[in-house]
Amino acid sequence: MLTFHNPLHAGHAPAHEFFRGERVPCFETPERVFHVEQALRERGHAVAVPDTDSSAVLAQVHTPRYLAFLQTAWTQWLQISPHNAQLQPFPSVWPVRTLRSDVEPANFIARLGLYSMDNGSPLAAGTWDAAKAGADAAASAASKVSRGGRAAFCCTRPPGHHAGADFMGGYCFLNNAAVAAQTLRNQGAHRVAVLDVDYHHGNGTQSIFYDRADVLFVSIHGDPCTEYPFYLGHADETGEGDGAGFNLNLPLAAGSSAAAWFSALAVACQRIAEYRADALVVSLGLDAFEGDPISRFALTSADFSRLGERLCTLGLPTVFVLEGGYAAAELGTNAVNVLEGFEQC
Ligand code: OKP
Ligand code: ZN
Repeated sequence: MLTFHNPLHAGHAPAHEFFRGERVPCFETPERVFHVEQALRERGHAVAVPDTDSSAVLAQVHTPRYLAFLQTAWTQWLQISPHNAQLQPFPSVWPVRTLRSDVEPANFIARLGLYSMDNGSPLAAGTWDAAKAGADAAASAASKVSRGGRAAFCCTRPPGHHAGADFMGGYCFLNNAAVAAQTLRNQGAHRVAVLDVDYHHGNGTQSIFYDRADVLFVSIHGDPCTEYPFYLGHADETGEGDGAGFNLNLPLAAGSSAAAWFSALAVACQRIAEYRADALVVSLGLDAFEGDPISRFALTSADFSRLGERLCTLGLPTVFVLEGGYAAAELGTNAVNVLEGFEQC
């Protein structure tokens, strides 16, 4: 399958994240994408460099002040002290209920909290360049499919589906799936379905399209009662305003079997078929894998081939966007199994 890769992803390589009160090595590493690129090469798939600038579509998906902050965040961090080059900034204060988010504080860490949903999105020197090149790869894959390609894969990191219009979260900075969906809309698709199969609910993508009928969001994920991102992803979130009825969450209990997962996939595919979408974006997280270190579903590598086959039967021009998946050594096999399953039906 034609793949657009992110030539700058390795510049986003923060050292630490927080886990149970401790600083631990990041789970979301450059190694993840090295494994996917290696599997693509070994199995004969063409890998291309992004050829589309996502700047205009990013301005449709994110707010101007968030984009301005993110683009200069590392420079702002260094302006506090040159010694900060060796350190990572983390937010420690957030404008939750009753606090104001309309006024940008002058304090950098306070601004970082304003534009974050958690302390789980570590920044590094190359974060903006990596995230922007990933959005370019997503726009490139969507443009290719708009011009008549059956399918394309955006092989990128950091992931995007937790990033909302004006915030980062859960390792995500720019919402690549939203960029792909909006690109398809801009280039003529009337209705776009986004199917998010990452273990974690794609709260950012849901929120970006929640009041819109032109983009249907469907997600299969660990029940937010126990799983990240905790504060969104319940079954009663069905859309609002023009978007009422165009959001479908299919939460499954942590520990659910592959059979339960494929039953949910059947419901998801049924809804997408009813919607009569012109194109499909798949937020392809691979952390539903049985070996994932931070997730609790039970898909096998063979199940990912089956997922690809099932998605192909929808018969839609399809853009795959890499999201999570933290069993790095198996990530290439699992990702390419989906893509080849899709090509086989
Ligand atoms: C991103 B994606 C807190 C650790 C919580 C959140 C998991 C993010 C998953 N520091 N990590 O959906 O795979
Ligand atoms: Zn995930």
